[in-house]
Amino acid sequence: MEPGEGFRTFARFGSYALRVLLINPRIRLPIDTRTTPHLGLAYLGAVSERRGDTVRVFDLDVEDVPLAAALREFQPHIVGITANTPQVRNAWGAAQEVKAVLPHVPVVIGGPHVSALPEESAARPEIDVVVRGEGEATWLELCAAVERDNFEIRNSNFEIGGISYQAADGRVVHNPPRPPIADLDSLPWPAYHLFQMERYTSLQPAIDSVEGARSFSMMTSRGCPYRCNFCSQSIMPEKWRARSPQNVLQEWRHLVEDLGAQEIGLLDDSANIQRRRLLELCDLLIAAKLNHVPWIMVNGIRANLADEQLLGRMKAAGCKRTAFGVETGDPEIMKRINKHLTLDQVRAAFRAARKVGMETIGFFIIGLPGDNARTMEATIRFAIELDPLIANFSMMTPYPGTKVWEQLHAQGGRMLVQDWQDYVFFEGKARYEMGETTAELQERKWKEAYRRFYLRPSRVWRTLTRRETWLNFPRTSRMALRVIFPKPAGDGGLPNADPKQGLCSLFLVGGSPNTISSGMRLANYNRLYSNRPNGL
Ligand code: B12
Ligand code: SF4
Repeated sequence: MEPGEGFRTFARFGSYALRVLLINPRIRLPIDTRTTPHLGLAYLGAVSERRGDTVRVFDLDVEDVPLAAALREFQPHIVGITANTPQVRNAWGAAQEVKAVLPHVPVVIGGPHVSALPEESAARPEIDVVVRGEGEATWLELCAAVERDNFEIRNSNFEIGGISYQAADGRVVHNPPRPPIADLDSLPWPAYHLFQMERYTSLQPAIDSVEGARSFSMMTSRGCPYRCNFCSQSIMPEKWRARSPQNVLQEWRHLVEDLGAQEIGLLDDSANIQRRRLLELCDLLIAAKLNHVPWIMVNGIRANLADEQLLGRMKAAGCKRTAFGVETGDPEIMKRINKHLTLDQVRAAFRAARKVGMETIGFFIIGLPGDNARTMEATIRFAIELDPLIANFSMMTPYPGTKVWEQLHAQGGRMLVQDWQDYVFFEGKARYEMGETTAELQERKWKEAYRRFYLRPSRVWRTLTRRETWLNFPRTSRMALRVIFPKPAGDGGLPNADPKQGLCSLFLVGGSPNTISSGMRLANYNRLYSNRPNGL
């Protein structure tokens, strides 16, 4: 039997198995987003394989063959597509392609965007089911339902938690939420063997010259107990849950010893919520002699929970760089964004990091609600005072589901972008305005921030004397040229780039890192991500 007509069964340990296709849609960014395989899909692939399914991941960022060809060849029984906000249109496009080639194959969509706005995707004809929030358990139940109900997924009497779908009568039904996975140790490790690993870059290719590196990401905890009002984390479960240090160590050993990891990036939202756990993990890494492989806290850790002892132990365990979500240099704005952080706590964390020799990344946001010329100035000065290796200034982008999004709509703010594809912030264009926080001001201060931070004589000197600057020189110059001479928007160039920024990017040690950390701070580093592995 073929997909769409019935389900093909594979006798495997007495259970059925499906052919499962997981898709990461392409995103319209003039940057390289393949710094790490999609961890969400890697987890879904792993739980599917544990179920006995045959899984293929199709990452449109790295694939050469057209999706339609892959669909014809692989003949999946179920397709799962992931979507963050700027990706969602392409996710729908991919779903339409699936339906065009295999009309009866169920298409499931998940990820941050559809978790915030499930109605929108559930109502679309090419989408059968929306999965809200954490996906593994829901995905497994959906696969079981596909087997059971012979692919008639829309007609199933779903009692599956955490999904939204359009019922036969046209209503969009939102089933009750699914509780977050309590025991993260019960999850299998991400299925990296499903990815063409050689096609991904290093974690922070613009700063680290690790050409051809085998870089892997991990998540040692999920969720965040904080609720900063600009952060999309609020879409995901509030409850912070962590894997045990022993469980993390096992995966770490697997990555290093079996997969040859040359660097590891932790993608946790707030990895240091439980200081003791992180200290214990560091001790285990040291005792297991795994500390020779450098690792990076890609996302920001909480500055109020990072002291010299913790940072020192992390450093001894191989952590070479950590990011901190600073956001603003104005104490009032800090309160308003619900960050639960003081400027002095931030200062202390940077001091401690410097003392133990840990590189730092500071994430700052220009254009937070309430920001005006004075407060933005305070942010720029604070960044200069802290002087991290990389300062990343994001242009505030209100994402659906965040408090800022609600505020904006309740208080007469105005989004300046209409298309989900434009919910990115790499080009120095204001995404919204509200009150004193005008577009003109945000754009001016954002440019000023980069110029003033990176073109200081001390910074220029630091850049010129950093080994990586020269190791990365071809890439850095390539990126700077792309910024100085952008191609017109739409053809992969950098739209509306400011030539002055090109100069700054030369002094950015090849750019800023690949992290969003907590929310919106991907901002400008994206412009600096342009390296293509294997000349692709
Ligand atoms: C690593 C990362 C990146 C990497 C992505 C590398 C990659 N290939 O994955 C890089 C640096 C390139 C990146 C870029 C961007 N990112 Co990003 N990123 C992250 C980060 C820190 C970790 C992602 C991750 O691995 N999570 C862990 C896995 C397990 O979770 P997950 O992917 O969400 O998947 C789970 C569920 O969502 C669900 N699920 C997801 N997909 C599917 C599909 C199906 C079928 C099902 C059933 C379930 C399901 O199940 C999964 C398992 O539980 C998150 C923050 C976070 N905590 O997730 C931000 C985050 C996803 N990024 C965000 C943003 C805004 C961006 C950018 C748009 C920023 C920009 N430049 O303007 C760009 C977009 C680029 C792109 N290609 O899409 C926001 C998304 C907000 C939104 N509304 O979409 C987040 C949530 C950060 C935040 N707190 O605001 N990002
Ligand atoms: S910005 Fe960081 S601390 Fe704040 S909610 Fe997001 S992940 Fe948590």
